[in-house]
Amino acid sequence: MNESIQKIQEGIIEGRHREIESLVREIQEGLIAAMNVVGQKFSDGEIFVPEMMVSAMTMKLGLNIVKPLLTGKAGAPKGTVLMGTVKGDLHDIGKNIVVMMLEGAGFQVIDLGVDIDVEKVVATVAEIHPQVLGLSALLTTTMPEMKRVIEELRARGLRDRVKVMVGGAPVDAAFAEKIGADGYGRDAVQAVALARSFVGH
Ligand code: B12
Repeated sequence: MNESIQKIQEGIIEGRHREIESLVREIQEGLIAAMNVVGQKFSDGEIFVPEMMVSAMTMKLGLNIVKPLLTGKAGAPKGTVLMGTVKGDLHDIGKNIVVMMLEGAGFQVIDLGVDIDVEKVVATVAEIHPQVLGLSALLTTTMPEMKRVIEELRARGLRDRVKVMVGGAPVDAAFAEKIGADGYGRDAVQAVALARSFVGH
């Protein structure tokens, strides 16, 4: 077996949570680096959407293989996180990694998928009362949807009931602050740390 996979398995079995995070981060960084190469090739006009799709599908297959390793911990759920990629945006690889890592950290995750409109997000918050709402956007054109969600939560008197975290390649901490989110996570490890801080574990 590959040495790093074996280390990850041992880490999970023995519950060495600090170590596991850095090991999984390494794998993640490897996957993200590969997708960055794909993104660069796309930007340079060397490949087109179909090729990008094939790479994305390949990455998903890879993620499905590591998923059992990432979600190996048991125990009572730490809290509920509602996740989704905003309206107009179909990118879900990063969101799916965040979902897996949150599940692995013991959260119950309700994943609304991609291209989720504001109404759906807000109605689901009202219905299931998650402690945390995680929104993902990969396009600069869809980032404003995050602001719309927060505004609508406020309008319906739900804003104080849920912590909102945002992420995705074009999003940063300054944007998160500007739109009134409670936090920004650069990667899935930070997403887990944020969710933990929100629920007090
Ligand atoms: C794969 C990909 C696709 C795939 C998506 C498949 C899928 N199922 O996701 C396909 C081919 C469908 C696609 C389509 C398009 N894409 Co595209 N795509 C990419 C690519 C190459 C990789 C994205 C990715 O998966 N990264 C890897 C993951 C792991 O990283 P991540 O998403 O950032 O997630 C991490 C963090 O951001 C964070 N995170 C993510 N979400 C959240 C949420 C929370 C709450 C938190 C805390 C953290 C967090 O944690 C994750 C794990 O570490 C990027 C280039 C790039 N390098 O980013 C372009 C890119 C995002 N796409 C781009 C474009 C333009 C498009 C299209 C418009 C192309 C077209 N002309 O049709 C369409 C739009 C479709 C749509 N409506 O969404 C541009 C966006 C430019 C911009 N400024 O907005 C990029 C940057 C490419 C480029 N260089 O031009 N794309």
